[in-house]
Amino acid sequence: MNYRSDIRNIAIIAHVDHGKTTLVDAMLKQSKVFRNNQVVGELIMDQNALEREKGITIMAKNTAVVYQGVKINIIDTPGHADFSGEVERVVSMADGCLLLVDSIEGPMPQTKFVLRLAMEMGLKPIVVINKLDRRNSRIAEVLKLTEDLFLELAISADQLDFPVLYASAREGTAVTELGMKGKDIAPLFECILEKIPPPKIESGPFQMLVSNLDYDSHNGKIAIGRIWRGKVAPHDPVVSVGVDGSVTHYEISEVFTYLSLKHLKVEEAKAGDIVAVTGLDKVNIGDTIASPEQPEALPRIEIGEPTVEMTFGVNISPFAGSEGRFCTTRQLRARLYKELETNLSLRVQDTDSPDTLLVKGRGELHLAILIETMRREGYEFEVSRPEAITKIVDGTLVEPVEVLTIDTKDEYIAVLTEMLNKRQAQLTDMRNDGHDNVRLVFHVPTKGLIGFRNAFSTATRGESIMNATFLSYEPYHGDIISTRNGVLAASEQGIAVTYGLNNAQGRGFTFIEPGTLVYEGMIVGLNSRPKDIAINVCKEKKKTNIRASRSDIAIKLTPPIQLSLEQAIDFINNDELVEVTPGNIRLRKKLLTQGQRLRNSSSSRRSAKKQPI
Ligand SMILES: Nc1nc2c(ncn2[C@@H]2O[C@H](COP(=O)(O)OP(=O)(O)OP(=O)(O)O)[C@@H](O)[C@H]2O)c(=O)[nH]1
Ligand SMILES: [Mg+2]
Repeated sequence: MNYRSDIRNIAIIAHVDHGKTTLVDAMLKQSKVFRNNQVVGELIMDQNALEREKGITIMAKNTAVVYQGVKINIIDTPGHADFSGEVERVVSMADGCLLLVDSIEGPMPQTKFVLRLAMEMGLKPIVVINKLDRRNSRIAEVLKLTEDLFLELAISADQLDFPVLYASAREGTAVTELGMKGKDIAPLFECILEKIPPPKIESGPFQMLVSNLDYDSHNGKIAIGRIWRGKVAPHDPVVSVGVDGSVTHYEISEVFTYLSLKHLKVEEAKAGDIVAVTGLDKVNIGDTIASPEQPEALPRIEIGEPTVEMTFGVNISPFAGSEGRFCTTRQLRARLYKELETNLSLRVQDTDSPDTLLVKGRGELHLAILIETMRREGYEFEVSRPEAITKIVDGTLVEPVEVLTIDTKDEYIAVLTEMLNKRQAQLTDMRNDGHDNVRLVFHVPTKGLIGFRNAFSTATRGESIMNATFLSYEPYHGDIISTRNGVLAASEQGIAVTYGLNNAQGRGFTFIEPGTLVYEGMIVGLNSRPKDIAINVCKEKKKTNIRASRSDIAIKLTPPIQLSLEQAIDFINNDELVEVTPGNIRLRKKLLTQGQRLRNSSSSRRSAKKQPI
């Protein structure tokens, strides 16, 4: 067996926000890929607009730096549990991983998830305790907890023999011993060169596994992956082996490798490297590209199952078609099926209704990001409340259960525990740091978390953080009855005015400003009682000859609560929808008129069925 001593392939893995992308910044900056006076900013790899806005990584991406003549291919991965599919998609390209752990938060559920994956793939780990610069860091304890995690997850004894570095990704420093003064990130590069095995080269003709796809207008489809065997050059004849074993013949157009943020066109690339090739217009992620001499398929990438589903339907609200560029079922359908090419943990299914598709994902955020992306592309559609995906295993109905970690203050324990009890959560751990900060860990069915985020941030006044990661499927725990109050639904179409909204504010909270166009059945606020009510927010004050009293001249409205897309999805009940257009996010009742809703509720009372939330 040969090795490529001039290359290392590493994946950076961690829980959300533990500093992966910032560490990549530090590696890129140190390797002098930028001109001295070039302003490069932060989170350089988070180039996608939504990534920048939300400050999180959504897609795994490749880059590379050269240190002492060795090319280090770096794969930055997302840490949010909803994008776990991205980690699963790319880890097979690496031989080693940097497991980052925040020096205060310590290992979190997603740290465990990604480490388990890395251990199963046989990656050689380096532990990086990050954010050393933060006050209150508790490094010894965090290291101990990380070691415990390795003891639990390591598959072979040599995986327990991992080096530990201490870093401040933000300051661009890493050290091998605590107490040393950090100067730069070189100790991390040294450690990678020394501890991460160089890629093994199998002998034989060209073979690569496609781990990602990209597109550009000049090159068309770009297939990205690691070469396991042989070499590849422009104009080489190759075949791709599809999921069903079918073989398609192609000619490679161009071959690129990575260097910093660029694709570098090369005359040849060899086994061990991560490359991008063009010319294969029908290739899919998971396919093998190989020499026609020996077209053997590599094992396909395994991706975890989705846990939540919601419907995407063509917009049928009274305002349908007025804002979007793509509004038809055909366009919606084509866009969703296209998404499947790169969004591997997504599933799309046709339903009995031709205008509606069922879309399944790894969590509410996974689906919300897709919705937001499509809305920005000009799509207009309506989505339903997300539901946890249940299934039958060996004759038993099972449902997804998650580990929920909450970092909060002592004062909120009682209220959170009560809220979560109603959602079938079980407290499994509670740790207090002696300074009023507490970490609560619950096991909770996914269905209990839907609609929880808004209630959580209100109850803790935005002062707490929650994280949920899939744990396992468990026998169905029974239905949960919705505890959300009713809504204020507009009773007429028109323009909302201050007077009408002021009346609505007498009943609860409102979601819209005066001047907003509304239609009958559109949700304009939250009632302070359990029942829905219809209310005319377009109603003007009657003009009379008598001078209005002073209070009528200047009604001061409480500012509306403006729900973000994620909050809107989290808010709605089963008989409601979120209408998404490039310009607006509106909430609506499925049945728009009060008459329809009354008829429906009396017929459903007759069938006397409990409504799950
Ligand atoms: N104080 C301090 N903050 C850091 C350090 N490294 C990262 N951060 C901050 O932590 C936050 C998250 O950093 P990211 O690099 O986006 O974290 P990430 O792991 O890539 O997050 P995801 O990709 O969304 O999982 C940012 O506000 C960073 O500035 C560090 O060493 N010290
Ligand atoms: Mg990141």
